[in-house]
Amino acid sequence: MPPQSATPGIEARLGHGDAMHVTDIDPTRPGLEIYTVHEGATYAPYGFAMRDAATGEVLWGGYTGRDTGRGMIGDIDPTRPGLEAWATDLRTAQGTPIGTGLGTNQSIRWAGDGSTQIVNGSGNQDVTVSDRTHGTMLTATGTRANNGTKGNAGLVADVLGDWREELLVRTADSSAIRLFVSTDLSDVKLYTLMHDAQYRPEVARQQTTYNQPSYPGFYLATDTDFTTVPLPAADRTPPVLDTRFSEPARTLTIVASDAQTGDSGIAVVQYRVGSGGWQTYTAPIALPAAANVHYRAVDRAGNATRQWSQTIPAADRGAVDLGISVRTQCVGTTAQLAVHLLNKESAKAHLRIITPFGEHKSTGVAANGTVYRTFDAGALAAGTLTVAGYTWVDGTASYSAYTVPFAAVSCG
Ligand SMILES: [Ca+2]
Ligand SMILES: [Ca+2]
Ligand SMILES: [Ca+2]
Ligand SMILES: [Ca+2]
Repeated sequence: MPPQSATPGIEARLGHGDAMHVTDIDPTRPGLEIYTVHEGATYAPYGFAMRDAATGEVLWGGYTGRDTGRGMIGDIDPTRPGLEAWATDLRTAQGTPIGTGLGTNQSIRWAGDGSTQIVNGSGNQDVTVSDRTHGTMLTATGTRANNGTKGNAGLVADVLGDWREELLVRTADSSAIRLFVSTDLSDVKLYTLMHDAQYRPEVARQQTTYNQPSYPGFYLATDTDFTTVPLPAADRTPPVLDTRFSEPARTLTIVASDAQTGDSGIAVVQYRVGSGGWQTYTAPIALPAAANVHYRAVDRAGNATRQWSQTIPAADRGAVDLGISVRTQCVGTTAQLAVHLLNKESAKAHLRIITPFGEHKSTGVAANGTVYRTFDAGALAAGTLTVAGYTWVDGTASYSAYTVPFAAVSCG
């Protein structure tokens, strides 16, 4: 603690902060920086501090000796690289004092050149948007800010149009919300900020805690080097689907995942039983009788899977009781029949699969043993395959054959 503080020479923590701004404030330093203000007055080592976001190390700061509850950052001086930071005074990103700052209520990206503007207006004033370079860029006549002297807009966020932020404020009589869009022309071509993984949750945060600005995870200012701006990963991969038929419950579970790097997640999984209509899958499907089930999924980027099908056999299994699951699927451009057998007898069984694309024999499959076999086909038209099972128990042979339909699939 400095000599003029309440506890000179004592090591003290930063204490309570009341506003925090996290982004790449200083592009000459690697990584992100944090600018915070602190309320501890004579007990706080810094009234404002710039820190390394990865380590929390204080890069520079200033003792104020008073409750410093508000501070802001933004590119309000395009002649100096980096985002300027201000609380009791205005400083460059590296901490050099350069005069006095602007308002600290709320910032907005309104101008087309990438500079930062300030949202003004508290109490019964109209909300305005202004800065030093452009002057007053918007007077939102008949609107009011919220939160008394704090003068917060309802929301400042890039919710539509280009990368600039929109201003959402209430009308003076609180009967409506007005949304203002910047008409300042811009030659900055950038994806909407909601694509940024930091900015998007920041907008959610802005509406659940103090209304402080939202920042992207990269340096965004008048002098941004756009070759360093990360491009959002595009999701071009459809979801992956798998199924599980459980007996004796006779339920079909559809497992969808969209989990590769850049994937957007599952939007919807759908199925239909027989010729019924498509339904949204939410829970395992009860299938008391034989059925043909089609299913598909779409991710949030709109990538759709092919339509898959699975044949569920009747519950009555005959002399040799087998669990039979038949799927049609695509492996690359190759159509495939996938046959899964379960020996439900208490004795060993010989199992045989006969398809239009080949046969397969498994001898001595143990009780509860399984067989999985795929058969490649060119174009796969709808058809049937046969599954046969043989058992020998105490010198008595049993035999059952099942005819199982499969659906067409095109894998072009
Ligand atoms: Ca940096
Ligand atoms: Ca600057
Ligand atoms: Ca916008
Ligand atoms: Ca995907």
